[in-house]
Amino acid sequence: MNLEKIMNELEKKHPGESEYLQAVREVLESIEEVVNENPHFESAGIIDRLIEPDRIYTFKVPWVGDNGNVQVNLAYRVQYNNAIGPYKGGLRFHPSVNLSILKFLGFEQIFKNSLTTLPMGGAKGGSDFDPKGKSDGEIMRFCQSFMLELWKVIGPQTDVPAGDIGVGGREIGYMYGMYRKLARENTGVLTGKGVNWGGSLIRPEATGYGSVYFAKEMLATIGENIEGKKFCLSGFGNVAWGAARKINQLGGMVVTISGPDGYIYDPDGISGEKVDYMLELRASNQDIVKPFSYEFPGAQFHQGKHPWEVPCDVAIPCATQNELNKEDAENLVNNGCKCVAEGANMPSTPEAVEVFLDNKILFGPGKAVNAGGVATSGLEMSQNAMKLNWPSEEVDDRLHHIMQSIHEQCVKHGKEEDGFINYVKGANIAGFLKVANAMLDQGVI
Ligand code: NDP
Ligand code: 2IT
Repeated sequence: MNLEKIMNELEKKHPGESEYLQAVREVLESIEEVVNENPHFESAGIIDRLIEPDRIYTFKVPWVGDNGNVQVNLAYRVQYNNAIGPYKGGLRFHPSVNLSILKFLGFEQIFKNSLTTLPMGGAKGGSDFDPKGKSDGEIMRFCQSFMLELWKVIGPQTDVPAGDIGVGGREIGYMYGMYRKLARENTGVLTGKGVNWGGSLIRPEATGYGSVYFAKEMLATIGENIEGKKFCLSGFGNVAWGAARKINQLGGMVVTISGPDGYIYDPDGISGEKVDYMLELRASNQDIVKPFSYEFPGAQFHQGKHPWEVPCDVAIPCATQNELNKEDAENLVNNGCKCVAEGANMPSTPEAVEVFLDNKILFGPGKAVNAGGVATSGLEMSQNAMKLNWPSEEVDDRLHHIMQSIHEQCVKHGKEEDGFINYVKGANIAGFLKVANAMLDQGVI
């Protein structure tokens, strides 16, 4: 496999799609050796077929604001690969959404979903709609108009979307309502549904819980555990909330959360009602974390800064892509951080990942660490198919086992001669092999 040639051609075909090119390069670097050892992958064109999505739907979403003005947003669904199961992946509503970001997320989703042990292919979608400052009515009208187009290309056996940044239980509800009306059926076509209408218990918590279960497994490889450890988190959304809950349950202490405006440092720890308040803050659609420091005066707000300058044992970035740079990584390492587990998708820049790997600290990439979210979406699909609900203990138990299994796969494929576990390599190789072999089995289609 000639990596540079593949990347040069891809750059020419998709100029400026930096996040997409970044994600493809990272995976190809990890799997290069395995591909070279297995010439049948190359002769079957597996890499060329894997790096381009199967198809991309683009559509406009017109909707009417509270002031009567007509607004138009752009929306997409990227169906990437369905060799091992129906397309599956979240929907993101954020003004930064473009094809590069959705293609990177869809590409990552292929390997993440493969790692979960469940039969799910990779996809991603969303819109440049900005939920900030929108009323409930505006969110509803946007979601309904979005689904008027999207419903034509999704289905419980075809493509099953879920939430991501800017899409939580409320948005899934409005979209599901419209789908149900159009399709005239109550099927599990979206995951992350409310528990009274087909949703799975633990799905809201699953990404954060799973990230902490994964960090627990990572720490165990160096004889450590969660109890008594200091955690720096970024973000204050769904993933950060779930992670904060589980860290507190397991006896750790969360000292930071963050927003686009800066970070909160709370030396007393973010637990109890402070974790509940994160939900309120997120639902307020304000886009800022500063109000946390008015509500809890012990908490300090640091404007325009990243939380990674605060000393901690474990860092879990839970906000967005490329939010942790080289300088942040150096700060973490110099302050004694032992473990970085990516709750978000690709939050560390390639230079930051290099710092972690060069210093041989535990570093878990998003596609392994945050796979508990989509895994529990898979469990929601199973429950919908069986038309029953599992109790929360059962879902949590299955989630815990899945995260342990993902960790085992990373160790199997990522353990180096000196015993260091390269989780980036491990996750990429394990995720890739399952999909590549499925594609080989099924011929060139
Ligand atoms: P939420 O919308 O609930 O929260 C996102 C958080 O990230 C908010 O605090 C948000 O602040 C912040 N954020 C978003 N964009 C930016 C930006 N450009 N700069 C700084 N901060 C930003 O989303 P989730 O918690 O669901 O998602 C967080 C991350 O986890 C994403 O990378 C997502 O892809 C990933 N993920 C989510 C899963 C899920 O099941 N929800 C599953 C696996 C991964 P604000 O909105 O105020 O900008
Ligand atoms: O990035 C992700 O894995 C998600 N946003 C969750 C996807 C899903 O289908 O549950």
